[in-house]
Formats: sequence, C-alpha cells, structure tokens
Amino acid sequence: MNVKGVALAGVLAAMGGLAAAEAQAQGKLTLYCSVQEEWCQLMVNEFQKKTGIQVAMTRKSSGETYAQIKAEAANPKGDVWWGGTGDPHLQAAEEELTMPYESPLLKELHPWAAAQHGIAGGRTVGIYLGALGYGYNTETLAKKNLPAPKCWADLAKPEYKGEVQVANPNASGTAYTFIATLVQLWGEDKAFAYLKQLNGNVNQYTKSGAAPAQAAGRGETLIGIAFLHDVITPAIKGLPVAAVPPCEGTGFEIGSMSIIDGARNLENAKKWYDWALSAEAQALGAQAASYQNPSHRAAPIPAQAPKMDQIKLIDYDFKKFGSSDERKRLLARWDAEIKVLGN
Ligand code: S7P
Repeated sequence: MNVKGVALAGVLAAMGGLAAAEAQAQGKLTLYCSVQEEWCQLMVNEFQKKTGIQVAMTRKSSGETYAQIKAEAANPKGDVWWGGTGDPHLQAAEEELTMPYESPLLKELHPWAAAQHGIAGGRTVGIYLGALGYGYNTETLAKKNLPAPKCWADLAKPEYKGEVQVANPNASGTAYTFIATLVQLWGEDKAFAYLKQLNGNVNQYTKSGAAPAQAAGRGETLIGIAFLHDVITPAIKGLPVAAVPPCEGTGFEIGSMSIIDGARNLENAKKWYDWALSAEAQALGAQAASYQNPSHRAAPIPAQAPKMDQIKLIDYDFKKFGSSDERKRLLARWDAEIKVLGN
C-alpha cells in the first residue's frame, strides 16, 4: 500500500472507530436516581427490557445528586436525573445545569406536574407527589409510656429527648422540604428557633431522607421525620410504625425529573423521560413498595398512598424555595446555626 493508501485506510479505520463509538453511545444511558434503590432498580430493568438500552444507574439523595451534577457541569457524565424532591431540580434548572424538554406526554399529566415544568422553563417536570410528616414506633412509645406526638411542635418537647431522627438537609431533599415547610408555616426566625430546640432531641442526622422512617420501623429511633409514603413502606412490611400528618399542616414535594445539560446520550435520555412519564412506567412504583401519588392522570394511585386530600397541606411556594438563592441561603443558615451545635 502506498502512502495515500495508508492514509486512506487510517481515515477509514478512524471513521469506523467513530461509527462504532456512536453506535455504542446510542445503546447507553447514564441515570442518576434519587428515589429508593428498589424502585430505581425496577425502573432500570423494565426500561432495559423494553428498549435494549443499557442503563448505568447511580442512586444518591437529592441534594447529593444536585451537588454531583453541579460538580460535573464542565464535563457532564449523567444523562437523566430521575426522582428526588423538586426543589433541587428547580435550583439545577435555574443554574442551567439541566435542559428544557417538551415531552409529548406533558398534556397527559396532572396540572401540578406540568406547573413544575412551567416554573422551570421546561427544564424539569413533576413525576410524583408526596406529603411530609413523621412516623413513630408504636411499641417503643408504649414501652416508654410516652404520649403519641401529633404536631410538629410536639417533637421539640423535652419528653422526646434523643428520640427524633431526621436527615441532613445538605444531602437530603426530604430534610430541606422540612426546613422550607417550617419557614412557610411559622416564618424563618421561629422556624430556626424550633430547629435549635429540636436539635436537642435529635439522635442522628442521616444522609438519606427515608432512613429515619425505616429506623423508626426497626425501633432504632422512636420518631423519624420523613415523607409519609416512606413511613408507610415499613408499616406495610409489618413493622410497628404509625404515620403522622402534623396538626399544624405540612409541606409536600413534587418529585421531579430533569435531563442533564450536555447529556452524552440525549436521544436515549428523551426515551427514558417519555417512558417515565407514561402511566405504565409510573405504575411500577407500588411494585417496588413506593407509594407516592403519580403524575400521569391515568396512572393508578396506589391504595396504600397517603390520601393527599385528607392531609392539611400548606400552599408550598416551589418557585421561592426551589430558587438557587433561597436554597443556598437556608442551607447556609442551617449549617451556621444548627449543624454547629452538634448533637
Ligand atoms: O423514598 C422516596 C423519596 O422519599 O425519596 C426522595 C428523596 O428526595 C430522596 O431522599 P433524600 O431525602 O435523601 O434526598 C423523594 O423524592 C421520594 O419521595
């Protein structure tokens, strides 16, 4: 082969290599998942079966996933962020870490899910709804002869010293929802005074938002602050835990999904997004013992799901509490005033 021939062969080989790389890229998806591991895994398995696309999934809490996407912004590694509380998804949208997408399924969703898409300029969308509350272990309560807590205010009372578990809001979307809820119920200074008092009763700040509910089920803490659907999961498995929607009223999450800006597997990301909005995919939650209210109007609401219309819900301001400035400011205040106290 002469010099020209060698060069041509090299170009062809390089083109072949490129095509192979592209073909491989078409068969993959990198998913960041922020719901419970069992549900993440079931979704991945079903999507792979349906499409043949290979999914590499990492499960992390909402705040942690947001931080990872921000850290990777110059060289994005993830394609889709599925699940997790809406506030950090909204913050990622405002910071343009995620990209706008108009799924053809948008018009099939409940208005609250489409509204989430609207306030984020199309960069995120609602996939489920869940109300915040707490669970307590009924056996421990009886053994310790303590009154059953009914309100948020009860949790800061001296009789529950060392009996309350909640997540760290920097890592956990659940715990950030808790702070934002208190601020909306009582105003910021009263909310932080309460958090200080509550700190004296907290036995551990966990990384995962659902962990305190599971720990309450196992009797490792008396009370665990969590989404009510996360309290129902151990209760349905037979553990002695009762769910409490607090008497003052409570906040809620619009669990969300976003496509990461710069996604390497964009077409596959859109395939996941459209499928994850379908009634068929949303029905999988209950099979994985996750009992949120789904966002597709035709998706069945699991019989075990908390009845949202029977819970006193606040008018949660997602625009404000999902904004980058507000979330950063509240987390910094929590670090400065609560984390420093230790527990
Ligand atoms: O368990 C399901 C769920 O409560 O987990 C998500 C949550 O953000 C992830 O946990 P973190 O609090 O640790 O971030 C919720 O969106 C979802 O309902």
